[in-house]
Amino acid sequence: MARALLIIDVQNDFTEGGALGVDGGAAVAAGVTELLRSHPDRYDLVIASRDWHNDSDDNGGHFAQDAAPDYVTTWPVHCVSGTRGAEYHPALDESLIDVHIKKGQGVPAYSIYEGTADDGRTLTRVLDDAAVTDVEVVGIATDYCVRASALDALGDGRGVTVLTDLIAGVAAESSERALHELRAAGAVVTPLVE
Ligand code: VGL
Repeated sequence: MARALLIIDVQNDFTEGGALGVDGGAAVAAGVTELLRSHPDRYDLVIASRDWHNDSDDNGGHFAQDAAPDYVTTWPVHCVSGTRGAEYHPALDESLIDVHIKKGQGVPAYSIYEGTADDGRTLTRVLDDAAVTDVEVVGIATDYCVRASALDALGDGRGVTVLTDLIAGVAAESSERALHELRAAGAVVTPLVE
């Protein structure tokens, strides 16, 4: 049995001041670093995702083009590959991350399972290679990428815990709904238990 941490999209554009800034995002970045530094043996593997969109197109309708974004299925331009907005938030200590996953090149991709590691492996393969049975999920946004990633991890047969003190959502109501849905689907949704 092995445990991994999935850090979802802790990127400048999803934190305060970013193109799609979510309240509490910077605190998530700092909190994840603190978790990893204070519990160096808690995880066998630390995996982080980044939204990594094209500059040259609307990424399959993901970027609002002719109308204002609805903040449900269309969004302001965000996390364009190679820009500062797509980088990890500076409070997240990148040196603590073992595997980097990029997703969303030309398409909407809410779940970390839609991405690939820098060496081309899928997340399922990365987890299987390390015999990971259980994942803890943290990051941004609770109601979109955290939700989709945790649901896919359940579907992938992992035990899933969502750490409620290390997530931040776009909107309060949809975040609440997402956490109910995750509980109903079999995730443990809890603050960090040390
Ligand atoms: C996300 C909206 C659009 C997320 C990504 O990381 O949750 N949200 N793209």
